[in-house]
Amino acid sequence: MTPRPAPDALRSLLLEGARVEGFELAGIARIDPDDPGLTRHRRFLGAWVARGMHGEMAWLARPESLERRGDPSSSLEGVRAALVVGHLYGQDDPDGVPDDPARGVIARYARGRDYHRIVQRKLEGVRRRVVEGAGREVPMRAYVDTGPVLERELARRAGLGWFGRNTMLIDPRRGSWFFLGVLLVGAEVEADAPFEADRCGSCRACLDACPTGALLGRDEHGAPVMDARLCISYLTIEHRGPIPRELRPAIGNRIYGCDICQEVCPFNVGFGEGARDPGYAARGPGERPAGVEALPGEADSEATHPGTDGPPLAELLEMALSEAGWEAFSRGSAIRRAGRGGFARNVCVAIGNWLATVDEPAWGATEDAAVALLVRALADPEPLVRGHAVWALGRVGSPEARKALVGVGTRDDDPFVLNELGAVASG
Ligand code: B12
Ligand code: SF4
Ligand code: SF4
Repeated sequence: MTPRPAPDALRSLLLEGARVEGFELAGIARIDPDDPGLTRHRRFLGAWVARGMHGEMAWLARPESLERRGDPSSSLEGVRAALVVGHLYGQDDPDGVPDDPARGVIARYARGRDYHRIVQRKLEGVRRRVVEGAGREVPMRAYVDTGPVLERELARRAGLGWFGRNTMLIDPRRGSWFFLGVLLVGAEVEADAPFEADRCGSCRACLDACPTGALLGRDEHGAPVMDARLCISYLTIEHRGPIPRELRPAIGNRIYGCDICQEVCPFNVGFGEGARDPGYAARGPGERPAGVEALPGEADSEATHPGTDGPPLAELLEMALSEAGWEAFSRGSAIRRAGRGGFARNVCVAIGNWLATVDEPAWGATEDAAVALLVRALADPEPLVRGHAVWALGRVGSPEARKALVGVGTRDDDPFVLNELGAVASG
């Protein structure tokens, strides 16, 4: 029988595997099946869900999912440790972004290739290397984001960083522009010391900067609390229905995700541009994410898109009003999660916010083109898109925009669209 690798030998194999696969951060958390710490976090999550702060993220709120998050052994029997890795994705905004309201801001994490694929593959690479090095099977299971795992708490236990007031896990030297990945290990592994300090000190820059008031500060146990229903990231990615009317103006030109509470964090200063996987880089017009192969016949397709590096909102809406455009834009990208209708909804809101800021003398052909696209959006097959186009045209308020809304009430019988129309009419 092959002897079990010693805990410190497994530790070296795991950390070396993480380094070779290109993870910039790595640490090992001990998992004790009777650990009250994880149970406390599970309870926190349960109470958070009970207050409705998860919004419509039902996948997070299912009793089975809540239980599994507090008990990693339900994901891997006999689990004793977790390798937790961080993969940097930080990058600067292009010139003029986010200040130019005519251009859309896509959160940094979603500008390149879908990170789930990249991190998951690398974790599989670590697993292979460990098995080769150990000369025997070691039970392991990889998770990136979508598994029932409290990734940030495991990362804290692996010594990677602390929970900032913005709820992000922050590394004191690297900031928070990194993804997390977890490899559960069904064997004893020498662990790292958990990160116990709270380095936020008296800073509250993220709380002050959040445009929607989603960050509520720390509770009596020191846990940072977010009301996800107010968070732009939730509203533009996870939320499927209409964006609450009162929150639309605060979304500005953030059309997919939001980075504001990280942008203002002093620990991220100087870490915008760094060595990172080329797959995460923003894409130019028409480009696929790095590493995503062309489909047969794709080269002949006329569908195009304006890319993810601060693209003009009007071009984004034009793309999102066509299935072929959306397919070309979203393939291989995390952006696909919003769906075409959800993404077009977000862009309509951002166009409404932009055009509401343009005064008569500055109005030109670009603004006319954006209004024309909103008018086209009134015929979109999804009521979600039509209703947000009505709202955006209402914000513009120009004679053309008002004219376009005349007749919508007789052509469209969807209750949401009619409700939006009523709201515009009542001013
Ligand atoms: C649901 C989810 C969201 C939701 C809710 C976010 C939130 N803050 O809870 C929404 C859609 C809003 C979201 C947004 C984003 N997300 Co997200 N998200 C997740 C997901 C899938 C689950 C997180 C979760 O369970 N949240 C519920 C809260 C209650 O749990 P928690 O955050 O894990 O931890 C809480 C407790 O443990 C507690 N706590 C802390 N200390 C203490 C101490 C004690 C004593 C107790 C009792 C409790 C306690 O406070 C924490 C925060 O409330 C994770 C992946 C995963 N499987 O974990 C990614 C994840 C957290 N997201 C990630 C990212 C990148 C983002 C965005 C930056 C994307 C973007 N640019 O738009 C934003 C950031 C917004 C923000 N400020 O958090 C990364 C974060 C990496 C990092 N460095 O922290 C993760 C880890 C995904 C990944 N694999 O990389 N996300
Ligand atoms: S991601 Fe944006 S909206 Fe969400 S908490 Fe941070 S600043 Fe607020
Ligand atoms: S901005 Fe300040 S309070 Fe917020 S997470 Fe960063 S250091 Fe902490």
